[in-house]
Parts: sequence; C-alpha cells; structure tokens
Amino acid sequence: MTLKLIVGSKNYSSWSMRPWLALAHHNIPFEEVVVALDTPQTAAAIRRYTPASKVPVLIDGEMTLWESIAILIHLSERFPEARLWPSEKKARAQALTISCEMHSGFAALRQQCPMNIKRRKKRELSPEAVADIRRISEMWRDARERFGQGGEFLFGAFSAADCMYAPVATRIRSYEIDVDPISAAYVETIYALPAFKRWQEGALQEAWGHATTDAIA
Ligand SMILES: N[C@@H](CCC(=O)N[C@@H](CS)C(=O)NCC(=O)O)C(=O)O
Repeated sequence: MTLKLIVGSKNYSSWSMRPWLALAHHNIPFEEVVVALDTPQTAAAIRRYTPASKVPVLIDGEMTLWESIAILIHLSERFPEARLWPSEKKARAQALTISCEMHSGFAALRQQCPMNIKRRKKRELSPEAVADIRRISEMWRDARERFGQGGEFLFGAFSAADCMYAPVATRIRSYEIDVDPISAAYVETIYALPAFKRWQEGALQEAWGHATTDAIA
C-alpha cells in the first residue's frame, strides 16, 4: 500500500521537510499532499488527518503517525534496507541523540529564523539564537570528526540525522549566519543533495506567502 505524506508549504515547513527527504532520498514511493500553511483553512485541512493539527503526517495503511521524529523512526523500521540510522552502534546512538536534541530544542533559532527557503538576507541574531547555532555547529563538527569518514554527511552516509538538520542548513543560508568551515561545508552538502534540490524547487515554485513568517523576513 502506498504511503501518504501530508506536508506543509515547502518554503516554510521545516518539520515536513524531514521525513520527506528520507522518503525522497531512498526513492520510497509515496503520495504527497501539500497543505498551505498560515491560511484560514490550514487547521481544518490538517485536522482531516491528525487531531494534533500539525504536519507532517504519515499515513501507512491503517496507521497514522505525526511528529517528525516518530515518522523517521517508523520509516527506519518499515524500510530497514534504507539504513536510515547508522548501522554502527555508537554512531546510531549519537545520531538518535542529536536528532532528539533537534526535535526538542533550539527554540530561539527556530523562532528568530523560521525556515524560508526563498529568503536571502542577513539577520543579526539574539544571544540565545547565537548559542543555538554554536551548539549545533559543535554537534556537526563532532559527528563529522568522529563518524563522518564514509561520506560528506554527519555520519558519513546520508541518515535520519541529516533529515533532522537539513532545515538548519537552510536557515544558515537564508539568514547568512556565520559558521565554522566544517559547518559551512555541511550546508553545501545539504544543498547539493538531489532530494533536497527537489524540495527546494517545490518551495521556489510555491506562489502562496506566509503572513506571519514573511512579516518578519
Ligand atoms: N513537533 C512537530 C512539529 C510540527 C509543526 O510544528 N508543524 C508546523 C509546520 S512546520 C505546523 O503544522 N503548523 C501548522 C499550524 O500550526 O497551523 C514535529 O516534529 O512534527
């Protein structure tokens, strides 16, 4: 049975991008439903799929999942051959840990620099957002140095941790945030990923605007 993934506007929906990248990168067939965010109809449109009123939502037969990290974990169990998490035990533990740190943290960065792929303009960050970037860069350097030998992603090969951090790469570019050379190279790696390019194309083609995000862009 074909999976169905409900996502928000591609220019803005950072959480939606995460499982979408996992599916797209591994060529797992899925039906995509895009819900425009920040419209009077958004809440009702999403509530057709989940009582949590948030995207992404994955429908897998009789199962409905929401919360990006839960969807990624489900996909890794459903498609073990995709190796969504690193196979090596220590790398996998670290990948899960930093993915959960992303899922539950970095509120200052997320609030001050909402994902807006079309945007390209420098923004001065608050001390809290600077601290978020410092912590994220530290994690990226650590992953690259300890586990990244087999490729250009955080744990070498593309993994769910990259899905979780890809939206941060867009924020670094959109808001022209200065980062160390290893983190800057990682941003380039994300932008060069074919699945990311497909999401980005979708974002650039979207006509609708997001009143709340664009107001502070
Ligand atoms: N913790 C959730 C966050 C989901 C979330 O906040 N999604 C936003 C879009 S990126 C949303 O659905 N917003 C719709 C709304 O608030 O009306 C996850 O990991 O999936």
